[in-house]
Amino acid sequence: MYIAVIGHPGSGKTTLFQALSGIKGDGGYSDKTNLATIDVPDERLGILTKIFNPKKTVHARIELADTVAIEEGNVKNSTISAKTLQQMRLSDAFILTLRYFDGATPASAENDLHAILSEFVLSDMVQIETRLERIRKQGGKKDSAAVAQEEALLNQCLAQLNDGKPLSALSIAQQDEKLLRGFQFLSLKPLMVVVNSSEDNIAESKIQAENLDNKFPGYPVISACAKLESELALMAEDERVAFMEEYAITESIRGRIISLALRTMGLICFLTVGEDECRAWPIKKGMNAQEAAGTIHTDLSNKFIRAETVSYADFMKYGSMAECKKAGIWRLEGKTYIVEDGDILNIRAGN
Ligand SMILES: Nc1nc2c(ncn2[C@@H]2O[C@H](COP(=O)(O)OP(=O)(O)OP(=O)(O)O)[C@@H](O)[C@H]2O)c(=O)[nH]1
Ligand SMILES: [Mg+2]
Repeated sequence: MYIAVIGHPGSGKTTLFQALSGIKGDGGYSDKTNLATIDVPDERLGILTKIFNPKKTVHARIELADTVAIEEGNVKNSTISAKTLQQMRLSDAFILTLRYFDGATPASAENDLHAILSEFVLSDMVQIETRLERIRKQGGKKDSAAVAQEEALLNQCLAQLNDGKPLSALSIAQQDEKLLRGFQFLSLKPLMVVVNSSEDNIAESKIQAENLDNKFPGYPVISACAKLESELALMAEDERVAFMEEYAITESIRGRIISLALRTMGLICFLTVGEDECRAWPIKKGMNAQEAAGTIHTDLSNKFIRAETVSYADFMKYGSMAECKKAGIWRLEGKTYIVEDGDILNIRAGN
């Protein structure tokens, strides 16, 4: 999973990248991109590790990239560097930073968000029009049924974009999703917003985040002070604890931002436990037990028999698998069982 931090110039992309990764990045200018692999914090995994004392604990991971700034017109006119555009197209989701410090107002933050979303809509329009033009030029030379299907789909997308709406808000038939994926449309990608506020403006920025969350459905919004969070992330552990005490900071919101990014992508985690390893496995929400087993190993999917299943909450309530069995909440689920976030699974498979 690859997530790009995007936003207007000076909106705090590099600062947020540092806050989330704990890595000091350079400016993230031009073609120098900051990249980091980060563990998805999961309290449940920490608790299970204490119980099972495994040789290793493996968190779900995401790749985070700090990209260069988006300026008005540079995506739709392709004046943004080809490398940045490519990075954006390859990413699975976006975290967008909105400047809410140094004189920014609710109106300016809203305009900034609107401007970037419009940029994506316009960029996708240009891409579709170019493709439709090419299809028209080719005339009837190509496989006509497939081309007609593509043309119809692209026209449907174009109508949506012409209404100023993102492709993510269009309901697309499953067989068409695959076709669209190849285009890597920007307005189709999951996007979450961080209202990046100054230290003395946190309460107000929370209200602003709620307003934007209501006004821009489909894009979850959270407020944070990236500067403060990045200072915290770059501190040594003991220094951080002392700092948080001194300023009465109860929790870093790093974990909340990363979890929200996962949810924005429609991902949940199931868990596996044991003496060797406790691990969180990210999967698409709605996956069944057989598909989930396949993320561990294709063999487990091909030779799937049953998934021993207990929810994390039940496991914590009863304290052990044996007690869960006694209470009758330990279950054997079949291939089609839809896995839920926090399910502790043990896959039974044939030889
Ligand atoms: N007060 C305040 N200042 C911030 C915050 N986040 C970033 N800044 C400041 O804003 C300036 C720009 O931050 P960067 O993180 O470099 O912004 P950027 O989006 O990466 O900038 P470019 O890569 O140049 O587009 C720096 O001086 C930061 O210290 C914040 O949460 N609060
Ligand atoms: Mg930067």
